Amino acid sequence: LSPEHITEIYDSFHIEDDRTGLSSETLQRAIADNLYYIQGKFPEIATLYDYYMAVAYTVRDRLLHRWINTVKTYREQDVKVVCYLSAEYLPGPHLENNLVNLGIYDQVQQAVESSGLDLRSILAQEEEPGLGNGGLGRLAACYMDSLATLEIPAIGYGIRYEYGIFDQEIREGWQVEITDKWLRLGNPWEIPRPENAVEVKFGGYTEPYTDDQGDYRVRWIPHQVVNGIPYDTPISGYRVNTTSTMRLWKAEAPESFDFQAFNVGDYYGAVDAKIISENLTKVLYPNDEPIQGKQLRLEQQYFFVSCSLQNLLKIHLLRGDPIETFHEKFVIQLNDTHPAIGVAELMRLLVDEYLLHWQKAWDITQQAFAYTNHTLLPEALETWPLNLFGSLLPRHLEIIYEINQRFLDQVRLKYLGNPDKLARLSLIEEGGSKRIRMAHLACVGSHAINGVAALHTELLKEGVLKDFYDLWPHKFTNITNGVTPRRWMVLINPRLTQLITREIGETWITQLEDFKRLESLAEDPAFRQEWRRVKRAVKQDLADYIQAHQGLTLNPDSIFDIQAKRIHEYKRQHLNVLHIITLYNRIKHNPRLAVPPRTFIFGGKAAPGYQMAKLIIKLITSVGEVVNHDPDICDLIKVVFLPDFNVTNSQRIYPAADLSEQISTAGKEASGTGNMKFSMNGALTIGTLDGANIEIREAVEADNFFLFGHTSEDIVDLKAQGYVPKTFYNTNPALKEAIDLIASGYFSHGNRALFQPLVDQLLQADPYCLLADYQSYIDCQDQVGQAFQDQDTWTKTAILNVARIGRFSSDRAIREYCREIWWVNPVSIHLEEYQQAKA
Ligand code: 6GP
Repeated sequence: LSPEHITEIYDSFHIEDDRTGLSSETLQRAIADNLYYIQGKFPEIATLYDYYMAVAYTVRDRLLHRWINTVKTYREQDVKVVCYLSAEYLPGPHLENNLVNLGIYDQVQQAVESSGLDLRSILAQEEEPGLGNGGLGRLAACYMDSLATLEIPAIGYGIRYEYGIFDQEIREGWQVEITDKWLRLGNPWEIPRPENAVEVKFGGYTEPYTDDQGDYRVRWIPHQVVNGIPYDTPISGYRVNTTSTMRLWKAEAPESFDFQAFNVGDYYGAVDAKIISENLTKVLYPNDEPIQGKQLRLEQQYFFVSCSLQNLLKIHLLRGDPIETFHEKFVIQLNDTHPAIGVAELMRLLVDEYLLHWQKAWDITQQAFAYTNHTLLPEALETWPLNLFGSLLPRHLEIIYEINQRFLDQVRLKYLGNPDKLARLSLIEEGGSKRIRMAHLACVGSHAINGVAALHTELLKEGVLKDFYDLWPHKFTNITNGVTPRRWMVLINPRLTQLITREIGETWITQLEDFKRLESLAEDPAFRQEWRRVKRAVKQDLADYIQAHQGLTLNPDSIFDIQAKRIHEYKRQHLNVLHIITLYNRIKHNPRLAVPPRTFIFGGKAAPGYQMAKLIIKLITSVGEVVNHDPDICDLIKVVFLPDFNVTNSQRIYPAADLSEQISTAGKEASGTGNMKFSMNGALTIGTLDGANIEIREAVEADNFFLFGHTSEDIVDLKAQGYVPKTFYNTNPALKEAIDLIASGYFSHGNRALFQPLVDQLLQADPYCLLADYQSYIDCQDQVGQAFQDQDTWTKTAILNVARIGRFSSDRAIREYCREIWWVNPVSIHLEEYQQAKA
């Protein structure tokens, strides 16, 4: 369309008040309208889900209004945009978050109630997008929230998995995985954009040719082409107009391919091809850290990365910018190595498709990319067998060879040939079967490399990425993770939010450092008492939920001692269990023992193929079964396993904790973010010197943190000296008794074989040093028990934890990324005059 034509169309636009107005009357009218015209329902036959959809569409209209203005502004002002590439997102339910961010919770509540409905039950209808496994995916969602709130132009690119992370059920104490059919009833938050489909190639071969300029070029003739269809979800910022885009790609078979096959008579073959293409985005791999080296997984990675980069280049050219300035307008953050293939793909696009010279393309690529590492676990470092890689992405293999050759030439000059150094730095792992090292590709192709907590970054520099650090120290930075206080405080803990806001105002919601103002209130007995009342009410809520869902009665005055995260040996849920059994044994030996009552709550999913993690779940539930019903225990200990830990369920958990368990083996947890959510909601932490625990402890000060265990250096020394877990077992009677009780079949109806693999692992190898940390953990837990008896001091400590947790907002983290890695600035969005919402 010509510019004149566009202006003419704009002038004739009238955006209806019913789609933008924020008053409860307007909202009520809009909800009824959407129920009729979107859902096609009338009250007599409408389900609660229909009402949810009607409310969601009503809110989405308000978002679209802001979203359109955002996109338009970025286009007109040609601003620099952050592109977050992530194979996973865990945004949690959208509706309530959008009500909070738009500031219309009360109005919508009123609108809904005027129609005789209840907002909480409508909100409960939403099926959350479980498009991630854990920490990494949730971090991406917190960052999207902060980017929008800070008015930083941003797009989050990812995969629209048809089935997200499985739903977990517990049957006879075991985890059972149920497919997550989250799209079954429709998703009101996404808008498909089939007109923006892009083609992604796979397989085939390459051939050289000479272009018009006489330059040597390469053409890729693929074996298969898959279409990527973008589905856009608006991501609102808190009380700003900025509304960013989360663009997720779905794989579809290209129509043309089907017809081709149809014409030669192979109709079923064409349908098969269609099914194969669409399998690409069918399901999320449910492995948390050790990634699964399946071909389909590499296909997923390449698919979404290629779609996203093609899309970015298109946006860039549409804005009228020359291809050479791409890196001035976009910065691309690699969320771990899952999208690292992007380095080779951008080179391919620039060199093969846009015909730039290699060096020019390489400068653009290096300046555009930055890489975040999220794990030190060696088994989680992605490498792909060269054969598999080459058959799927033949052109990328050539490009990686070329990158590697030029890179190693540089290294050779610097280290005078040192072959060990070359072998260690190479993008290709030699020996046995060759493999491509994705972390190396990410490091070489990026201008910045960061870890996610201070210790993690140091360990990266000393360990996994040491050779790269020696080569390019200037590329390394630390950006400690953060979480969004909008979802993790305002939304999940309205009681505490209200209490805090009454005292210090509401600036903390976007400047969490303002929590500092609570510091003096920690000394105020009346305030402490109110704080306690809030905590008790929130604990009661969780107790009611557990009563209703599991029929278990909990004592809200007991210590709510919670460990909620993926189940993994390095996170040591079984160390927590050893403490439970130790307490149990003590009470059994001395029924009159004065211990404060405790409720142990666990939540978390195990990767379906990770047998040991599944056995840990069975151990927790089995111990619970015995302990919860043993009359000798007099309800002093309760053990609960909350099934299906996801964003929705986690929101009930964080506010209710007195004690947050952050007990990973030092040096193993890159950062942790649950630790921040618990602390922000007034839990005290028991933890090791690992990940962000270290910085949390520094911030809240040592006296307000329960520290135990070996340091990461101790652990290294321990192992270097030849760690023998049996020594700890043989010399510590309480530890021996706890382990022996598991081994005896006491918790498994006499079945001694059931937990044998777990017991053997602890006694023979204990790779995560539970036995070495056991006594220190028990002593520390005894201090916790003591401290909880003095409720007033405990409350003071909890208030101080909150007062000093401000640094762990994702707003702070995003500001650091902007300043140190992205070099981007905020851009405010004004709603256009004629589209101004009439509140
Ligand atoms: C996780 C880390 O385990 C966790 O410590 C960290 O807080 C989180 O990332 C966010 O940075 N890592 C992953 O989930 C993962 O898949 C490859 O790493």
